Amino acid sequence: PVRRHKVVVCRDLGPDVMPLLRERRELELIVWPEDKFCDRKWLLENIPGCSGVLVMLSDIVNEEFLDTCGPSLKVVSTMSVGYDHVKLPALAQRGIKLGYTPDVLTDAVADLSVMLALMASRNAKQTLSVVQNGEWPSFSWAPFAFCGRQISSSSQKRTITVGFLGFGRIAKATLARLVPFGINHVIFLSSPKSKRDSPNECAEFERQFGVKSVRRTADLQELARESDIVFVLAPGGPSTHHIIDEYFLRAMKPTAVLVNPSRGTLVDSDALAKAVHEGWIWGAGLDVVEGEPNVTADHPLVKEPRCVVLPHVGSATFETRLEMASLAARNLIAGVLGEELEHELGLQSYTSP
Ligand code: 8YV
Repeated sequence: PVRRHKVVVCRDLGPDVMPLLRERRELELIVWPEDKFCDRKWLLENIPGCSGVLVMLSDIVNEEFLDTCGPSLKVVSTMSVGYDHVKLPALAQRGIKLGYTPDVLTDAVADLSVMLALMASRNAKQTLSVVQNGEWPSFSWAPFAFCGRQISSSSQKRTITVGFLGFGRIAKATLARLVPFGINHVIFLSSPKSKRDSPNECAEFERQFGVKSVRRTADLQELARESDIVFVLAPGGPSTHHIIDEYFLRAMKPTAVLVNPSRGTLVDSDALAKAVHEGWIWGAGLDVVEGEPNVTADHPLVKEPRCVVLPHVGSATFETRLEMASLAARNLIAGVLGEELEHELGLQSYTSP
């Protein structure tokens, strides 16, 4: 008889992906049966003795979770590129693998990043509401009505600097999409340079993207001061908590926009609402907000006409979610069977005290 491994899947992954799991006779599958957040109580009741678990970013994987699973647990597979919901040192100490889903969502999130930059700079929220509220008929062609800020310059007469907080896969894909807009300067702040980084990395980026200058800075204030758009594309977690604070926002240009498609925790929401309200910056495009999904119409950022707030839909295309779900399922199966994961997050640096 085939040895069966218990696996818990915290969401139904749909008719195209569930068969990948169901057809594996080695797996004893337990699936959260509802189409909403996986209930913690249900989860803790079902994970004891499991070999693998597939989670979403709303399922917190901490010591309690891991201890409840017990020593049989070999792999946690998250259907996300982010892993701030997973306590990495706790996994590393127990020798548990973490599978995640990078690359497959890069295009979708980069598309949405550009969309947010355009929506925020071109007053999409206000102008949509003009039509929605039936106010268009009274429009008088006042020359500067509805005007926003332009983020393109094909004439090259204007200098446009795009800033990136974090310069990984999604940031680079976003930059590639913006180059045809006539962006000529790039400034980025990224985690400290490692030995693997090329000493000529900036010159290489200039060639790769065809822009006049690319500069790395370690100074948040400089990033804030120089950028016409700041894209926040860095991981969440304690090390980046409120990295965009009042001090940063006060240093930005009054014509600049802030775009955050990564994690809400990086931005101090109160400071941002004040910054937009008082005109320290032009506007903001947010796909994530601290405390989500408990963000409602009375939230200061949602109330702000120049803040576009979307409900964390960066990777939400059928094409991308399908790839994420099937990669997460494949990572789960590989981990349970003791095979190499397609995408495993290296946890070596978390094993030392
Ligand atoms: C969501 C994301 O996780 O991958 C991430 O880290 O934030 C998003 O892609 C995803 O949509 C939920 O599965």
